[in-house]
Amino acid sequence: MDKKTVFSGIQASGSLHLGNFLGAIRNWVTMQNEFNNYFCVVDLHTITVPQDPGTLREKTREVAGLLFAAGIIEENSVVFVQSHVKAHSELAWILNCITPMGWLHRMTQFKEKSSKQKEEVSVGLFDYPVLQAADILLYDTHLVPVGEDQKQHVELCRDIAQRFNYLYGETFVLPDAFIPPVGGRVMGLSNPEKKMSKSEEKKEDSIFLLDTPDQIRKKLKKATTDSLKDIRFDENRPGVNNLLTVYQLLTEKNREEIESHFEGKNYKELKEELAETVIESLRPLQENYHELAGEEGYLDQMLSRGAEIAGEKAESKINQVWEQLGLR
Ligand code: ATP
Ligand code: LTN
Repeated sequence: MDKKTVFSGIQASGSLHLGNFLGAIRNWVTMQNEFNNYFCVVDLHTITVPQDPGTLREKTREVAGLLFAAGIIEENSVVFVQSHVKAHSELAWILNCITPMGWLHRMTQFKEKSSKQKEEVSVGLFDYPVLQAADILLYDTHLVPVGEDQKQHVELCRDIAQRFNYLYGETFVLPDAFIPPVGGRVMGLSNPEKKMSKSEEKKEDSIFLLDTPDQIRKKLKKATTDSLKDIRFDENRPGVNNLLTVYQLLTEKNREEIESHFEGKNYKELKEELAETVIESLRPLQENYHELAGEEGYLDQMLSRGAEIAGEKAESKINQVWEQLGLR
């Protein structure tokens, strides 16, 4: 039987963190055998907020390298950079023309991100979910594995696809989001009321995948907890709950086991044990990354292969769209 298709994207807006890994990348790696996969470094999404060109170039490569280091393999998955496949921008324009403004006004991520920027907000940031819909729809995607924050965008994509199919005839597959039952929303260390985020200015809020053991220990030591003592999963205690959830995701123990393991221990002990767990979990990925970064030409070769394979698929879809619309 033909495998179903998975598509997901990740921005080059900064350094990858534990939220990206536990909410998204780790699932991409474990699911990849069952599907045909496209993983895209979405540099065109990244420029919806101002970026320094040199840093963008560097981060795009770092993100792609980390995907391979985490275990994405070319036998199952195509990794490519969004701007290398021009059909993404072409389809985004077309979808713009059938997407009601009202649908975009409802997007909570835009509301959050634009409130930080005030009058500097770009049209691109507003239009961001339409470009994301183009990404997904070009590949006849069935499943979109993402963190919780992206659920609304995938639902919007589905609505856009349905509208296009209704207006111009069956063209797009309707995708579903896949959100992990645990780990879909890893919270910040200093502010556990907000999700851990690449573009967060306070760097001690996130554990980055390439952080050194000392950095990890220091950040966890300073992580916000509360004035209570017992170590339990409790959503009303966001700091401790988040630390325990990360521990759960990395050790794959169940919640009862974890609570009894930490019974009678204090926050300092929890943080120290978690730090060692994080360090050990990231070690293989970091070693792979440094090895791969030392192999000259490897990444360029993988990305140009990726763009070629993705480009072929995307090209055939955009041609079909042009036909349906009467543009050819
Ligand atoms: P930015 O801060 O620039 O918006 P980001 O950290 O949110 O970046 P993205 O590149 O937008 O990261 O997201 C890549 C993937 O990681 C997405 O599937 C997203 O849902 C997931 N993700 C991001 N942050 C978290 C988090 N804190 N917990 C779980 N998943 C997350
Ligand atoms: N908006 C997503 C990144 C993204 C994406 C996609 C995810 C762009 N295109 C297509 C899934 C499918 C984010 O900010 N995490």
